[in-house]
Amino acid sequence: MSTNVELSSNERIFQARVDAEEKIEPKDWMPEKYRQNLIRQISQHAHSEVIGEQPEGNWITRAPTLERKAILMAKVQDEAGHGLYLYAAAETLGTTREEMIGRLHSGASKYASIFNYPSLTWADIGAIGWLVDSAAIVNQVSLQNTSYGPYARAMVRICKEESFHQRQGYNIMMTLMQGAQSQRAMAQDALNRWWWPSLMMFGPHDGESAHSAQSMKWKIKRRGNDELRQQFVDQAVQQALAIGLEVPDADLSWNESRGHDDFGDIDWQEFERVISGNGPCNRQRLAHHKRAHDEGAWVREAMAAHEAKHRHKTEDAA
Ligand code: FAQ
Repeated sequence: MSTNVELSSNERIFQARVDAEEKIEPKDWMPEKYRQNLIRQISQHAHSEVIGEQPEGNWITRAPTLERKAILMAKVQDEAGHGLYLYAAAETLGTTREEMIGRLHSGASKYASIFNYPSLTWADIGAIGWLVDSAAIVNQVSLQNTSYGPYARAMVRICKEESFHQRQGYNIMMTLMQGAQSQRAMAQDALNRWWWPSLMMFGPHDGESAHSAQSMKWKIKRRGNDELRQQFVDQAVQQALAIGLEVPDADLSWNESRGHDDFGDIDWQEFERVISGNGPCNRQRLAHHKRAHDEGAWVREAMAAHEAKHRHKTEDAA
């Protein structure tokens, strides 16, 4: 029997399992491209969670009250935890943390474009929690049903925590909108700056998306970029209205026949600029990550030495 025949029969069995909504687990046979595509998506997702700590961490020391500070610290810690679950899920596919971080630092691996924008005022912390976490939830709820078991299970836990994050962001915006004129203006300004980058989080239109067709077939992705973006717009527009904010899009209007909001065109040139490394904060974000990584080298070395010592002890006792 030729290897080709064997491979295609493996592939057929694999696709049948995916079609039947069975979870694929780390030791199961999987097409090499499925494995590579998952490593790409999960590691980029992990990098996004970790780099996403930077714009929010920027405001921990300047949060307006002790309570807000404690909440923000807890949220930022959660994002680090999400990175950890996701790196661990990617490691089950045979890559290592070092390889993933290496690809982030070399620019070979992307992270969400949104985190390359600066957090200029306290209202930006509200906008990030409200809009960025909302967008993340809309996307990640669908990923709870992704075909790869470790990724799907990580998503369940992450989604629970993101719901709290979204609430804290919206609560900041709501509080500002009940405040003085200058506070309302600050909230509106934050929405103006974060709205369009939030829509870009869902990626290119389905027709332009390099990975969507295959990822949908393998159920790595469960819903298209445009469908998720539309769901986000529909819900965020109502939330903005409820607290007196104006969405910065002259083309926004309710479309009765579609049952959805119509909205304007995304600036795809800006999107391309940001994902190719030339957004407002790309260099700053990567430089900060590299510095923190270098400064943490001694911790990794100490952990590795401790583990090696423990392994020798266990082997000696056996
Ligand atoms: N930014 O063919 P597609 C969060 C790239 S978590 C940068 O459509 P795909 C939590 C894409 O990688 C936010 N790059 O790609 C938090 C590909 O390039 P490649 C992260 C983007 O994978 C909140 C190329 O464009 N969430 O926010 C972006 O099928 C607050 C072609 O695109 C996830 O990662 C973008 N926006 O669909 C943390 C969710 N869009 O890899 C802190 C999981 C596209 O070939 C504070 N990921 N690209 O070099 C996904 O669902 C998918 O990967 C998409 C993109 C939907 C992001």
